[in-house]
Amino acid sequence: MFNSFHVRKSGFLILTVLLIIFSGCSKSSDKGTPGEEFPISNLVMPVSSVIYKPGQTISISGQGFTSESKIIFRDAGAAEGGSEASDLLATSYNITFVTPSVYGEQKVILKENSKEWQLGSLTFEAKAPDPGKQTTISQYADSEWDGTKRAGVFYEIFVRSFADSDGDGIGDLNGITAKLDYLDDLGVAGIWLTPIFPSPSYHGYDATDYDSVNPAYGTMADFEKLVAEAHKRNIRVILDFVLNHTSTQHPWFVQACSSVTDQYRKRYLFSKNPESDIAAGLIPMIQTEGSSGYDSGQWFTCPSGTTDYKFHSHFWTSSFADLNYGADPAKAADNVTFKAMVSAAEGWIDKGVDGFRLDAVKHIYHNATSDENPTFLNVFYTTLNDYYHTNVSASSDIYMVGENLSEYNEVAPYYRGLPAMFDFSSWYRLEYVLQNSHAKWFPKDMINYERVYSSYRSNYIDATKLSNHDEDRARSVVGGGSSLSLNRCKMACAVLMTSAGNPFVYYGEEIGMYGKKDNGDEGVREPMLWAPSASDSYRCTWHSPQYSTDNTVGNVESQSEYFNSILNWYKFFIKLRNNHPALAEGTMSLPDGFNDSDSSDKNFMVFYRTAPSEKLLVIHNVSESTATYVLEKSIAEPVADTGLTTLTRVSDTKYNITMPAYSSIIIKMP
Ligand SMILES: [Ca+2]
Ligand SMILES: [Ca+2]
Repeated sequence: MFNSFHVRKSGFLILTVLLIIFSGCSKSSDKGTPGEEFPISNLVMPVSSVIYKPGQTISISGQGFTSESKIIFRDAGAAEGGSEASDLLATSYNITFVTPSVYGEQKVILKENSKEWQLGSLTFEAKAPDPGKQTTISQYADSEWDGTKRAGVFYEIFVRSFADSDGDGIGDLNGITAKLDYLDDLGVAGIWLTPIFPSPSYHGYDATDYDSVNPAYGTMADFEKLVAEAHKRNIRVILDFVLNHTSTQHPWFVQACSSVTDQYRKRYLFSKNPESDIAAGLIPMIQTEGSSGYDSGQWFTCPSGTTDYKFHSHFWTSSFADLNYGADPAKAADNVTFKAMVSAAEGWIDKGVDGFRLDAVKHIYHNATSDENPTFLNVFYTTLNDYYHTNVSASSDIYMVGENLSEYNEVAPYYRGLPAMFDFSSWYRLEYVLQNSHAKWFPKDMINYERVYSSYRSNYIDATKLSNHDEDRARSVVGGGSSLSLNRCKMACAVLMTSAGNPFVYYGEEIGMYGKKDNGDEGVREPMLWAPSASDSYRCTWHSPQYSTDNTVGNVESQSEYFNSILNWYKFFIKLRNNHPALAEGTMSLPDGFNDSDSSDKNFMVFYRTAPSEKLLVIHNVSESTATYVLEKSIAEPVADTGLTTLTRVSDTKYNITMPAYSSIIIKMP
C-alpha cells in the first residue's frame, strides 16, 4: 500500500530550491495595498533568476503568516486575464507548495482576506515537457489511451464563425476540414454543423433549399470532402435539420402563397381568420395557441398572391413559415411535406452524414406537451433509420438528437420519439453549483434525470452540454471575474466529462470564450480564436466580437503550449472519458451513506461511475479553497487527478484526500 502520492509518477523530481533572503520587505515599492503594513518579517523567497518546472517544490518562509495567508500566482500579462492558482499546502510560518498549475512569468502574491501584497515574480517553464504528446496534467499517470473514442464526444460548430479558409471573413466547410486534426487531437468523435443550407440569414435556421449547400460555405464537393476526411479520423458528421419551418423565401412558400389551389399550399398553415379557425378546430397541428387560445403574433399576412390569408410562424417572425405535417402525426408518413423532408434527409445520408440534430422539436406540432411531437418524431426517426440500415449499415443506427429547450420532465417524453435529446436541466443545475459551491446534490439530480429518461426509452442517450448557440456562454454565466470564471469553466468541463451522458462541447468553450446575448445572438456566436489576430489566417471577420477578443481569451495556438490551459484541461478530460468505459458509458450512482439532509461537505461533488469492467469514484472540489475529503472505503488506486491533490492513507479503509480549489480526482475502486 502507499501513504501518499505527493511525488509525480511521471518522474519530476522534487528539487531543492535555492533560497535568497528578501531583506527589508516593507521598503519594497511593489508590495502591498497602499497604506497596509506588510505583515511578514524575515521573508525568504526562491531565487527569481531560474525557470521552475511544473511539479517542483518551492518554499516561502517568514514570520507573520496566519491561517488567513494564501499565496497566489497571477499571470504577469496573459490574455486569459491572469490564471490565479492558490497552491498552498500549509499555512504555517514555513509555506511549501508545488507549482504545476502555472506557467510563464507569474507574480507571487500574498493574500489575506481582501488584502494583497506582491512578494516578487517567478518564472515557470512555459511548455509541457512534450506538448505534442502531453495528454495528462495529472500527478497520477493514467493508463495509455488505446485510441478508441468510446465516449463519443460531440462538438457543435457554428459554421459561419469557426474557420474561414478563403479569406472572405465567413467560416466555411473547407475551414472545418482544415481543423479536423485539431478536433481529432481534442478527442472529438462527432461534429454537429449548424445549418449549412442556402438561407437569407447569417445563422441559417430559415432554409430556402434543403438539398444543397449555402454557397457562402462552399460546394457540395467541399461537403463530400469534409465528410470523407472526418470519417478518416473516426469523426461523425451530423447536420442541423429544421423541421418546424422554412424561410418565407423558400420556393415552396412563395408558390404556396400564390393560389389556394397551388400544389404546395398544403405544406404550410394558412387561414383567413386564424382565431376562429383554431377555435373551430380547423387548423391542423394547432389545437390551441397561447394562453387565450390564439396568439396574433404568430400569424402574418401572406406577402404575395393570396394576401387575404395569413400564415403561421411560431417564432413570431414574418421571415419563417411553419410547415404543415397534417392533423394526425401517426400518419405523418403519408403526408406530402413529411415525404419532401425525408427525401432531403435521405439525400444527405447518401452524401455520408451520420445523423441529424433536429431543431425546435417541441414546436413542430403546436402543443409542446402532448403526444403529437414524440409520435411524429418516432415516425421520422424510424423512417430514416430504416433507410440508414438499408443503405449504410445494417448493424448500427443513425444518430438523431432533438432540441426541446425545457426542463428534464418535459424533455423526457420526447424519448418516445428520438434516441437522443439535449439535456438543459443538468446545465441549469451545474450553473448553480458553480456559482454557489453547492455541489453535493448535483449527482442526485443527474441520477434522477437518467431514471426519468430511462422510463421512456431503455437505450436513451442523454445529450449533455454546457451552453450552446442559443445561450449565454458558460464563461460569461459562471461568474467570479476572469481568473475565477476560468477555474469554474474548467470545473464545468470536469463535471461534464465525468458525469453520465453523451457530452457536447460548443466551439470555443474549450478555450474559455465569453459570450452574451445582450445585443443579439451574435454575441454567443463570435469568431473562434485560432492564433494571434495578426497571424490568424482562419479567423472569421463577418462579426466584430464584443466578448471574445485577443485581449480577453487565449487563442488555440498559445493555449496549446501552456501546460495548464483550459484547452489542455479539455484534452485531458476528454481523453480520460475516452479511455475509461465507466466514464464513457457507465451508470452513475451516489456515494455510500449519501444523506440528502446533511449539508456537510456541500462543496464536494462525489459519485460512482460503474461499467462491467471497472468502478470509478469521482470527487470534485467545487470551491475556491483547499479542502479535505475523508473517504471511508477501501480503494484500488488513484487513476487521475488535476494536480496537487494528496491522498493519504489513514488505514485500509480510510483515506484523507486533500484537494486544492476547483480540483478533481478519479479513483479506481476494488
Ligand atoms: Ca470563407
Ligand atoms: Ca410548428
